[in-house]
Amino acid sequence: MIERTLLLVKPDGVRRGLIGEVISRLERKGFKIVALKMVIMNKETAEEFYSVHKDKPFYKDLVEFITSGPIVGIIIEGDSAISVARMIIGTTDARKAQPGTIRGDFGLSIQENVVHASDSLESYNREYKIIFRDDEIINY
Ligand code: FUP
Repeated sequence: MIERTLLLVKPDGVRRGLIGEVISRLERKGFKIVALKMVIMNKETAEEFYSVHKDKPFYKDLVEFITSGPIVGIIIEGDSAISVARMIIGTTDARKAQPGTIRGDFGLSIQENVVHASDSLESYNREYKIIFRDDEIINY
């Protein structure tokens, strides 16, 4: 099924010059990029984005990290985009992520894990709206 999903290149990924690498892997896999944007999340936006984690011990650090520099929002479109993007990024803890995945190849931390990708359709529908307006997504 053709789906869309949201990815973020997180502040560590941007600082380390990995924007192109992330976009390139998504394009080479066959996904269509339908929206792209660089932003700096403010605290309120970050708290909303990660609201499912608000009771977790790492929440405060996570909000601090994600607001620590620019991020790049990417919406891709393609067959099974949500689950395939999750495979491409690898598991949350980059130390344990499979080589060949973005986190497995470029990360060594559970917090600074280079990228985010929505984990379900519900998450996508909630998350993309925090970063993009509907008229910033291109239908082509
Ligand atoms: P993921 O969907 O793979 O991004 O992972 P989660 O939604 O479980 O976690 C969101 C973010 O919280 C992770 F990207 C990194 C951070 N996190 C921690 O810092 N410590 C943890 O123990 C778990 C997650």
